[in-house]
Amino acid sequence: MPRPFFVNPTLSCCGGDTFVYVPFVGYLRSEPVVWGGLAVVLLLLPALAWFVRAVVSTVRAPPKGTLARWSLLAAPAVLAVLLGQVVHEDTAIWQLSGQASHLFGQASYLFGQLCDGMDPNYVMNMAFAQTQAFKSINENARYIHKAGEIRDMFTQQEMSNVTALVHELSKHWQHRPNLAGPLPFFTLGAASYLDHVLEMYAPNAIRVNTRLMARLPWFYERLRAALEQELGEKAEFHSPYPEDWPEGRALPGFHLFLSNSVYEMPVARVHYDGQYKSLPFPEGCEFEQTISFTLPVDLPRAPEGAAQPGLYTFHIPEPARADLVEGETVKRFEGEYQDEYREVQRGSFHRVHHPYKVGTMVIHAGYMVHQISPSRWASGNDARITLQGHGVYHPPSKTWLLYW
Ligand SMILES: O=C(O)CCC(=O)C(=O)O
Ligand SMILES: [Fe+2]
Repeated sequence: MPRPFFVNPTLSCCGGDTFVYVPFVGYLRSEPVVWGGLAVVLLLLPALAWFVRAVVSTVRAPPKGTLARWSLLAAPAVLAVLLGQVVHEDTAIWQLSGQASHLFGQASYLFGQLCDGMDPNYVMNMAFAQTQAFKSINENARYIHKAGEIRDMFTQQEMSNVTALVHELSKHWQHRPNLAGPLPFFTLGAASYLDHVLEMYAPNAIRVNTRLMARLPWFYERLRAALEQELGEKAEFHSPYPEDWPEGRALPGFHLFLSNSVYEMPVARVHYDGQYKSLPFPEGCEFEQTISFTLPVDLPRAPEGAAQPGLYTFHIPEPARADLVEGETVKRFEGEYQDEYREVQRGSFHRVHHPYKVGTMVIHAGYMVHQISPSRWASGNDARITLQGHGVYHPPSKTWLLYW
């Protein structure tokens, strides 16, 4: 739970949004429907307590008289009809306002993510489908079986400088309500998986990526050079629209999560990376050779003894001890899955927790099923800021094209 001390009570960002810190919950986007929802919850709790007390006292001392008895018998039916009106999709109270209905949609999306993230059968199915669909890729791709690290690429001081710049550019953060509802999840820089058409990607890149490159040239150059060295071949920032926008470059950008109790649960999407489908790439690219990389820039300080923020990766065969890097832990789960003949089978998968370290980059093939692991917040001011990028191999030029 994010502790409330020393916290900025409000935060302005994203060219006009305000986020307010709610003690023990964390930051929430300030809008009437969010506060209305919170007020309803706060009012409903005493009403529910009153109702439970009334039921208990009625059961203990049933009322006398015919009318009172009939009323008691009718009460559950009346209550059921009222509740039905509240939740039924045609008459639901959240439909009273388009905004409330939109918020409800976002909340139910998040709840769906949480259910998937905690459901071993869902993860088992994903892991099985991954091993089937990407059989040939699994054989060819680098980093497929594990997440590798490029250690201590940046010092703590360098990462603090980048963190300060990310905060300085807060008016260019983009809140992503489609994924997060009113929760404090943002991006800084154009992201192909969210801005996947030229009309959205290019303006965002022109406005933000150019600023990032102008302010952090040393950072992007170190990143590019380190990837080049790690991959053993040339690496450059991809030019996705060479005709319409010749000077434009796709840069890795930032994911930002501010403190919120919801992020202490596995609400992030269980997925593998297919972002290359969202941007144009030159003829001859080999989409079986992809990489994904994440550089933790600022991390919440998890309380002593609690799991550190990081990444879960899911594997059907138990990962070989020799493939695990320092700090990784493995947990085995059982679940049901549909095999290639659509028969339901039982099987097991392994979840590796890879704790992140500020300044140490994690790199994997992207085709491995993975999920952002929960973050614990020792202070409401903590943030999880990571640089996120991907790469596709282009054999004709023997070059890795880097993008986000
Ligand atoms: O932020 C992270 O730890 C990983 C994010 C991720 O998996 C992605 O952006 O595809
Ligand atoms: Fe991913």
